[in-house]
Amino acid sequence: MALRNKPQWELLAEPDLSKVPVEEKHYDALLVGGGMACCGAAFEIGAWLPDGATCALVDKAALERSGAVAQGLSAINTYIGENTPADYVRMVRNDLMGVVREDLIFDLGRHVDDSVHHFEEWGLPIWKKEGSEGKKLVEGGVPVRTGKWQIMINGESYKCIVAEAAKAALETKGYDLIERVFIVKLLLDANKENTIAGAVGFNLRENKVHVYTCKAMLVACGGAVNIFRPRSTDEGKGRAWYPVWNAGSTYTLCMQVGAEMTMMENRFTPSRFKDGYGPVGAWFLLFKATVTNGYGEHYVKSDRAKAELEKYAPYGLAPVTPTCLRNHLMLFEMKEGRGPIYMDTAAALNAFLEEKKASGMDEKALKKYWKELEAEAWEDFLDMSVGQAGLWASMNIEPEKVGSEIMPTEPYMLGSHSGCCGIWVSGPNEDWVPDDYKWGYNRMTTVNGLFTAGDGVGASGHKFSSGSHAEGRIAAKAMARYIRDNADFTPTLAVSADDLKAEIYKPVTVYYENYQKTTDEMVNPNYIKPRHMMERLMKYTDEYGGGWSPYYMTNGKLLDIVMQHLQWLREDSEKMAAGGLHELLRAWENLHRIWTVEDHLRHIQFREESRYPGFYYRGDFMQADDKDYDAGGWKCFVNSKYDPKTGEWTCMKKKCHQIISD
Ligand code: SFD
Ligand code: AMP
Repeated sequence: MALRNKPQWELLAEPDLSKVPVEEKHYDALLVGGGMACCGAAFEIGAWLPDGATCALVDKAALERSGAVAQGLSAINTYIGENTPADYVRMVRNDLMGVVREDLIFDLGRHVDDSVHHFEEWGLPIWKKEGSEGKKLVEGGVPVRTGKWQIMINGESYKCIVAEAAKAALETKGYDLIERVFIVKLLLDANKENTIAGAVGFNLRENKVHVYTCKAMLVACGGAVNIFRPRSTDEGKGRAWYPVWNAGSTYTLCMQVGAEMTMMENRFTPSRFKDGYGPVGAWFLLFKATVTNGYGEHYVKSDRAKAELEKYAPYGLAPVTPTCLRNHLMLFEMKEGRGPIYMDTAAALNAFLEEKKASGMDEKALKKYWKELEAEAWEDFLDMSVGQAGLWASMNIEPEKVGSEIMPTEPYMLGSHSGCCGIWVSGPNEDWVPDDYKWGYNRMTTVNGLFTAGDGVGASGHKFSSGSHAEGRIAAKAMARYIRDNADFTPTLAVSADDLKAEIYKPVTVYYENYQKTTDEMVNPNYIKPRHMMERLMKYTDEYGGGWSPYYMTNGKLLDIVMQHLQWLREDSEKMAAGGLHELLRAWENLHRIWTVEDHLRHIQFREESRYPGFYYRGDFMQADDKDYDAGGWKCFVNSKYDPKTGEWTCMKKKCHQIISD
């Protein structure tokens, strides 16, 4: 039997699972994922593992272009430089409306720049200010800052550069790089309570199942995309802002073995250039552009905007308005009928020209300057969001003449960008860290031996690409110590390899048992195709869970309905059918999405307030209740835990400590 990778129309022989080999391997350290965090871990871990230890990195795609940075980036959004880690904590705390893990953020802030210095060493071009061109950051080169924390790069090949260093580090130590294997589930140890023992996945290029055992594991498979209905329709659905291939695996894999989750109610609903999802940061910060409503009014400065922000004090009144509240103001204008919202690119670019003219620049120099400015504007898209550049070109957009619409997108779940959902992990084992924030190994989840980083770590957003890499390194170091401390642990699986194979290939079996029963293989009373399953999921989450179509609004009643639908979806997912390896991947991605979004909505249901207006609203609790945990308020974490033994989910409040002064 050879499962095809493409959709099929010719009749096929019955598949024979006995012909699907199972490869079993043991590693001391297993890195699941190949994005910024796992590349950081791969780079770091060899320095700390004992000699002779074994390690492998498993990525569902090819390391060189996998994950969120696949298309490249035009900025590194976390570089501390002349700022302090304490100030970084203050910025993140305010942007995420007060509820964050300050130990994790501070810890990241003191390490992140080292990763950026390595990127530059490996060949990533970082823009420098006039007068310090040619000097590296470590030699005193002054970066072009977009905002206080961000620096500009020529980053189309960012991921290739970072992956090359990770590959070289793995190779030097004789560790394995395994590409195009999708990890489906994690496995707990048969003998040792609450301890990770391995993972199982399947090969995306040949019929093969892979079972790995390990002493410790880092899971960093990015965030979750395509869990809510995208604004694009049909063929455009393949386009999203965050990477379409990150399907919530990080959260689902860890949640299913009992890892405690935190702040899963938080989502990121980015405002982006409409339809192309182009980034806005460089326009706001580097080009100093402003937004207007449909009538050309700078609504952000209006009295009504001020009144809205006052409702969400103290965060709303901070010098930099939090990301969710910037969305809130935009939605407010749109709902009151003053849309669309425009990025005033024309005013921004022309203001630069006027400034140069006023400084006495001659005509020739002005022309040259203009060309450079125009190139920078296009490059911002070309480096990280090529589709937006294509859209501008196809719509004859000349940014110096007309503004472009921006729009809040569909919600995404992630823990490294301007969102903070994720897994509850131990902080550094240091005396300034509160006791309830640490349990021995930095970035270890509540499951022994299971670590996470990047989008996986909850309550600590604004790490971005550089911070995710640095956090992967932090986790790898702690993981190596765990492996040394548990040298005599031999992982034992409770399930047989053949049972795991049958479980993973079940959608294939369902397909081949039924596909000849209808004339069109897409429609069959005995199964559902992954594509249809995803569309059902998106309809429910969008309409009831606060997607874009009801302006991100939900409430307790709507959540009850979506919860019921999700239970049915999980039941029906037993009947997902995959006619090829690609569809098998889609089937399992769907499962990961369903679990992730269910936990998300459970958290929203539990938190009876609207902490992130502009990302989502609870219509029945429109205010943020900023009273502390001890006073019965919601200025606290919401954590959840799925019990793998009983199948029960619980949600709980957890105290949020302020460590850094205001
Ligand atoms: O403009 C499995 N990000 C930005 N960061 C910046 O520093 N500057 C920017 O300019 C940024 N912007 C931005 C960003 C991302 C995207 C998509 C856009 C724009 C359009 C954020 C960073 O990219 C992000 O913070 C990090 O990449 C997060 O790192 P990490 O390691 O947590 O996730 P990943 O890199 O996406 O990697 C995930 C990996 O997991 C693999 N994988 N492997 C095996 N089995 C499974 N089941 C798996 N599921 C997933 C993936 O293949 C991948 O290797 S801007 O908006 O601000
Ligand atoms: P974005 O392109 O929206 O992902 O933003 C890139 C970076 O710029 C992130 O660090 C954002 O927090 C920051 N940013 C974007 N827009 C603004 C804004 N209007 N004010 C302050 N920071 C912003």
